[in-house]
Amino acid sequence: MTTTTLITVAPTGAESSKADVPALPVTIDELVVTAKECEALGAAVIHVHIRDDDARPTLDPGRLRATVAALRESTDLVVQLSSGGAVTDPEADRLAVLDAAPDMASCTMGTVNFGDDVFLNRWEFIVDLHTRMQERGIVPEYEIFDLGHLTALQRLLGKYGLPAGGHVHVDFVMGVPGGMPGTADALVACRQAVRDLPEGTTFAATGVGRTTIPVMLAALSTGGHLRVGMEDTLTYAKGRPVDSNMQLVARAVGFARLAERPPMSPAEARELLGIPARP
Ligand code: KMH
Ligand code: ZN
Repeated sequence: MTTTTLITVAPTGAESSKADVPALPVTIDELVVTAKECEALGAAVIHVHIRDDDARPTLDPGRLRATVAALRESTDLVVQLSSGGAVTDPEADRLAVLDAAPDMASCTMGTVNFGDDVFLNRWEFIVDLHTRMQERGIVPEYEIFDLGHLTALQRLLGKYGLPAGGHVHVDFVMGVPGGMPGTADALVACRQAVRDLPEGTTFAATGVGRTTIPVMLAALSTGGHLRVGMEDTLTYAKGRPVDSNMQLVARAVGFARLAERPPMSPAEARELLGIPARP
């Protein structure tokens, strides 16, 4: 049984507007402050979406590079860029995210309805992302929005081989309207399917919206890791908006400690995920 917990913070996302959610970190400075505070609390990985000068989602290459550099300068966190972007981002821009040379990037394993939108992830696009990450030594986090995405991952690894670093890590993103529900039953079904993936595959889970707590508890009790943050959750409790990403990380750390699986450090996360140690 896993004895520690990998905690990822996803502080921004691409779906909420700064006007609606003033506490959302959208500038590089805001992102760095959030990253430092979340690291101090126990986060080891940061899943990053960036915004432009008007706080709108962007995949601007220069800003992505500057963000990676700023996070590396101020923290030891594993820097994971989103290759998912916003549902409107073209595939070419999503592939170009890798040019910013992050430690990790997300790689979503299939198309999913996403509220009123569609989050499109064609097979050929997934293969491109996976193989380019292999070539560049960028470690993927495979994002799983539905049970069938795990079967797609099995096929991907069977045809194209293991990711950079040789370790497979997946994140179940649960409770998206259009994807799998954020329930313990759905998490257990995914966990069972992980057994068909290479030995040693690890999983984290993310419960969107009000599914955050049931998913967190189910993940901890089945050996999974956690992703929390304002990308996924804007309400802390009924009628109580989230104050900050730190509040969500602190709650996840508290649950992990209660489960006697305290947070792992960024250095331990690198070892687990097959990412070279920082010089
Ligand atoms: N914003 C969603 C459309 C990822 O970061 O890779 C996609 C997403 C997944 O957030
Ligand atoms: Zn994301």
